[in-house]
Amino acid sequence: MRATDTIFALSSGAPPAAIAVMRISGSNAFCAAEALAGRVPESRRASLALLRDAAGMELDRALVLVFPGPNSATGEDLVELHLHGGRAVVRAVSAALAAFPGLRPAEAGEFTRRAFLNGRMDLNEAEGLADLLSAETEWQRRAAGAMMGGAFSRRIEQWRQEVLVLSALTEAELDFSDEGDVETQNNHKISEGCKKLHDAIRTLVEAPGVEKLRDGLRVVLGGPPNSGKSTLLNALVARDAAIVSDIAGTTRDVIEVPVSIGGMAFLFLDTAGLRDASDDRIEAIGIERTRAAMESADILLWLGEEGTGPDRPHLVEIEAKADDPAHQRKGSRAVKVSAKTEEGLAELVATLTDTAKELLPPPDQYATNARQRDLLAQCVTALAQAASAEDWLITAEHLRQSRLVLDALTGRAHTEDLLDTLFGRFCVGK
Ligand SMILES: Nc1nc2c(ncn2[C@@H]2O[C@H](COP(=O)(O)OP(=O)(O)OP(=O)(O)O)[C@@H](O)[C@H]2O)c(=O)[nH]1
Ligand SMILES: [Mg+2]
Repeated sequence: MRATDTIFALSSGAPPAAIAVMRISGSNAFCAAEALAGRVPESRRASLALLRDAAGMELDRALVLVFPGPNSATGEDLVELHLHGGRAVVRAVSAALAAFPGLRPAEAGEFTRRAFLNGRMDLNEAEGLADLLSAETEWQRRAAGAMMGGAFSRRIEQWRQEVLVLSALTEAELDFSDEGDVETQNNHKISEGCKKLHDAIRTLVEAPGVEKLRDGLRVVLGGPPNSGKSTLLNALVARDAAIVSDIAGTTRDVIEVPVSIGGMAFLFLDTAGLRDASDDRIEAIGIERTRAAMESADILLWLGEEGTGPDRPHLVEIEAKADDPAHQRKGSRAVKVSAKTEEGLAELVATLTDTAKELLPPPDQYATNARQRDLLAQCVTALAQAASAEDWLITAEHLRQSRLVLDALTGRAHTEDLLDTLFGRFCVGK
């Protein structure tokens, strides 16, 4: 793989489709367009052209768009061919391009990698783009859009500038202290500045991450056998995902059902009923899994006797089977539901979405991923050390460290491994 090759790939979805978009990027892109279309059309304007291969055989009548670098998506000369989206058309045009000297099929994420290397986007924006392409819910789309739009990167750049100012002040102190140990007001300015920055970044590190948005909030249904967990799960996800029966111990394994409610992703988990099952090995294993699932829950819907569930936040007491006169009563805090008549179901869903809004990164806040949080946490540590150091030399060094991690965050400082991992997440053509 060479970064100077001209690359091409189908950038639209799998054919057949109405239109297939083939992208070509690199120094030979315009030559390839000229060879296929007979001319290089006017920049940034859609032009209709008859495409032919090297032997003069007609391939397709297509729209051709050319974007001269460096003001293109990849930062290189870029061509888009909007073809008729049939499999044979795409295959024939791909073959004609592959036959062209200096052209080769792109690898996964290679267009975006070039955009990054050419300074068209930074790492956070590239990660936002990857998230946007895989977004399935409204909240995922909004968070990814904010990340891709560069709002987060601008905030990082602002913090980086603040660190630079603090570093400059520290350097001045260093010079000054050579000439005699005179306290200046800079002293206060530096430690206050470090603390302020430290607090701002720590708030972001502690805020909910993007993973919850992506994987869905885990809502676990727990309680004794026959309490109505599986029936309630089926009602919540509006399909018969779990087997229901009046035999206690029907559910033996954890059943996971992903759903989107109110634009947010949830993962519902039905579990084996909790009871003493020492004489049934398989049920005992199921109950172990129930306990693990309950521990991993973001929200626990508790169908057991009131107050007997684990002591944890976001436990919702459920008074199930409300339509059954003989059902187990609970206090006024409980959500009263009947999976049979659907009484109380809307209220339960509202409780879930309200809790989700507390647990998920709000649309107006940055949803950071593990890489970003890890680096931000390192920055927080470095700033705390910078603020508390007794020696200007040490403060200067910790400030330098915090700037380096902010550089790593945007990709100003990056490693090839990191790029391989990130851009490997993309599909071919992106
Ligand atoms: N009347 C009424 N019966 C219900 C309701 N929900 C569940 N049941 C009945 O209660 C019995 C047990 O329901 P399940 O959903 O299988 O209970 P479970 O908690 O999943 O039980 P295990 O899988 O054994 O742990 C079944 O006979 C259901 O038809 C309800 O809302 N109203
Ligand atoms: Mg069940």
